[in-house]
Amino acid sequence: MATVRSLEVYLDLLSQPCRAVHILLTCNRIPHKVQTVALRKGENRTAEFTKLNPMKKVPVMVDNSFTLTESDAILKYLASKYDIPEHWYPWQPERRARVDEYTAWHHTNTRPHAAEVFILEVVLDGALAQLDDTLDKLESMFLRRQPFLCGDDITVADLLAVCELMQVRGSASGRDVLLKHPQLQRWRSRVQAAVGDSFHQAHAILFTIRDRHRLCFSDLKIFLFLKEKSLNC
Ligand SMILES: N[C@@H](CCC(=O)N[C@@H](CS)C(=O)NCC(=O)O)C(=O)O
Repeated sequence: MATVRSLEVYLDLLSQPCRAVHILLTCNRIPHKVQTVALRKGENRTAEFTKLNPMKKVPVMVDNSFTLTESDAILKYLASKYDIPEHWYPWQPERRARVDEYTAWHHTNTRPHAAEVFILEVVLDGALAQLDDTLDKLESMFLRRQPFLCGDDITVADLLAVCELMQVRGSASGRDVLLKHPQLQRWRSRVQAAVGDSFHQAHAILFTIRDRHRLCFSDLKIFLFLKEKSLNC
């Protein structure tokens, strides 16, 4: 009598390595059961899951009684164990070595660097939303019926606020956080007019450093482009 295999995978499809495992399983129609582990709900930190993977990470695979963690190991195990086209993880040593070469490199390059950008973008989105909320309050509370933050005349409060809101323009993006806030833009112009050239004197160094970095970056891109061209010749 043939033995019935039971293959279970513990996944959260918001996770990149989990999606890779899921795709391999589904596109090769390997019979399996998905146990969802919602990372955002902390389901990877329960005692039950920790028993399965003391590292508290997904993906995890349980094939009969064989438990395996690490997407790389899981993908290669599935490709070797199950009857799927050989191209997924070739048997021929040189072709297999090419796959191993990439996957070894992947975990210290593509993965951390792409994931970092994702995390920073999420953090940045959150920070921008919070700042927008603060800018709304500056407009609706402090500038509601007056030209400056604390009345009809400029005060030190305006200096503190304007310098803070100019700071982001000194970043590589040069982002103007007041773009969607015309009331604050008009206030900034009033502050600039009230302090005259001191405004530019104080901010010049911020923009010089920003532009120097931008220049370095574009020089570097040109250099890399030329290098690549000369290598290809
Ligand atoms: N090297 C592991 C990494 C697994 C991993 O980092 N999983 C993340 C989701 S993408 C995780 O479970 N994070 C939960 C945590 O660290 O608390 C693999 O490729 O399987």
